[in-house]
Amino acid sequence: MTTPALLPLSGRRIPTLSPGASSFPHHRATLRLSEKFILLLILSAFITLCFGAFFFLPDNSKHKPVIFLLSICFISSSLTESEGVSGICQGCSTKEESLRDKIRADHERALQEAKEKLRKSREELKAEIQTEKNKVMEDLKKKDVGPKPLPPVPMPKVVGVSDGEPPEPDVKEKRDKIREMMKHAWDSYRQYGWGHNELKPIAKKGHSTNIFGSSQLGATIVDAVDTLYIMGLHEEFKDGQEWIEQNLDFSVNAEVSVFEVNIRFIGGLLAAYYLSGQEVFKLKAVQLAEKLLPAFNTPTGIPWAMVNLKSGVGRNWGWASAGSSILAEFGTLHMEFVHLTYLTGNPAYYQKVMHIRKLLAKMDRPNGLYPNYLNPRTGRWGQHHTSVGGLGDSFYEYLLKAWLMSDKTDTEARKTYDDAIEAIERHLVRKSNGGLTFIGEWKNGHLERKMGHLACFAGGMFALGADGSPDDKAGHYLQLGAEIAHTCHESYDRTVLKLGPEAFKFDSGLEAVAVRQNEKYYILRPEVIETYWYMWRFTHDPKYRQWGWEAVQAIDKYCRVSGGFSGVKDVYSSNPTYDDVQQSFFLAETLKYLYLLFSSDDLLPLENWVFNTEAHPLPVLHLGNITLPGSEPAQR
Ligand code: DMJ
Repeated sequence: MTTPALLPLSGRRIPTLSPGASSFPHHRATLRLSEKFILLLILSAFITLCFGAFFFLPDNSKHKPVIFLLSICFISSSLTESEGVSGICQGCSTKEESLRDKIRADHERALQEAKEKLRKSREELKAEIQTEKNKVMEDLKKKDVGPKPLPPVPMPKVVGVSDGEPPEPDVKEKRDKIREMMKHAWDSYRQYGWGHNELKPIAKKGHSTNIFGSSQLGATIVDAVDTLYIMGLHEEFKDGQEWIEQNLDFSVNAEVSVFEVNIRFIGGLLAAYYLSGQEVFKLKAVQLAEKLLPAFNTPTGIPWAMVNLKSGVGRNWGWASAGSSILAEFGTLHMEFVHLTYLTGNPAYYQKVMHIRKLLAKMDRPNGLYPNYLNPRTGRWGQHHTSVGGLGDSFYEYLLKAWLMSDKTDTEARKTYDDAIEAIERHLVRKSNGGLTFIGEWKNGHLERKMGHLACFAGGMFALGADGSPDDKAGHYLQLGAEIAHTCHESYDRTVLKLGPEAFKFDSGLEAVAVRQNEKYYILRPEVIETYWYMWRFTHDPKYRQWGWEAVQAIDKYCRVSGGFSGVKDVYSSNPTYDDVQQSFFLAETLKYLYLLFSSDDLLPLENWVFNTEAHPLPVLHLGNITLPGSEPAQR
């Protein structure tokens, strides 16, 4: 800003002292050479002072006085020119007059505008200010998040985006019911929570949690659009797309969870792009991904759990062991990041996730297990807790899915998955006295005989990984998947509401039931239904559809309210209270998996699609002889 402010001053011509043009008519003719000289001297001193002020006064916050001083200089100088010294020049009277007229006119216009403003009501003024603000915001948006051209890359083979209508009328009827539930969840959010992250279906207003920061990022819209597309809810999909186009803005001062934003937003946007082919989803995914990259600026390259989208400052959750990052969070980026490199040609995404993989490969693992906590400053493990439920779950899932998504060429990922699962089976998987197979939690060398709802997804994962498992153990893993599905179904069946608790025990004569009050809730989670769906796809055993239908009925009976769907606080109570939250994953995952369970297999076949951990389908990358930027041939 210094240069432009300076130019009018430095560029100002030092007026020639000459009689006959001054605004001081009495003295004009009588100015002697010495007086002219003194006047010139004073003027030069004044200009020098202005320069001095500009160059030598300190910067930034102290700019105001400088600008003030400069303005005085500028105004005085103009005045001097218009009313005084310049007037001394010969033949300048017309110019002087027109300048004076201009100043007067400007003055009057400003006065007039001020008067008009004063006549306006408070509301009118507010509205005007708002319009101005909106205009500025729009301009900023255009500058900041305007579509950047991306390199043209071949669209991966997108197959099976068909209707998937089942041939059996009774199955079709069930699928229609699930579609209707999706419509109720969406319409309610549309009516009461539009633009907010989630919905409070009882209070009938918007809801958010700290994972999305303080901003309204429309998490439900982004998480749900691909489900709308798959279900053929075209109007609703268009509505969601329009909101994303016009309102989804990541230049906000919000501290968000890198993991949650990746799986729900980037995953959701990429899936919507691949399914619909609409460029806007790809552009938004890339814009957001750029905002997540500063989270990787740690001494080890293991990302922070949270990042501020505006400042790029990252940090970890206060509750995590010794300032650690969480395995399931930094280990659940691979699928989306590989797609980002594929779509943008920017190697950074691929390199970041491969760096994490390499770092983990070098580390010692207690009992061959991956602890849930890793300190991003020191590169050391935190507490030696291992879980296939919360804090660990999707790390294992993404190892398997990295292999599947690479068209089974990423054998390093497959090997890492196989080794991890082998250790988990050895230390964490047990059979209860009643014959139920469960996955416990490993805590410092001790197995806690408790399984979380979140861990129920592993049934589907074991089945998905069966084909390609070492030593031809496909049958074993399919069986393990079936056993986990059975146990998790029992956890639902042993409640009053026929909905599963958050965690259940296999201890002191208890089997698949929650003990503590704060583990009896059901928050519309998908994991059990997800496992039913995978098991259905691999076995076509009708019991999985039957179990899925039980869940549909229970959700519709106990979680449906006039303003959407709500979680319940106690699945063992016949009169449960609501938690008043419609989670975005209910639309992204729970209803999508249910819909797929009652569709034919040609809708999103598993040979061509890999679902991210939030149920967003991403196509298998049949790269052939294309090399991902940043990848070395040896790694593929
Ligand atoms: C989802 O956001 C994802 O599935 C995640 O991996 C863990 N679980 C929640 C829903 O329960």
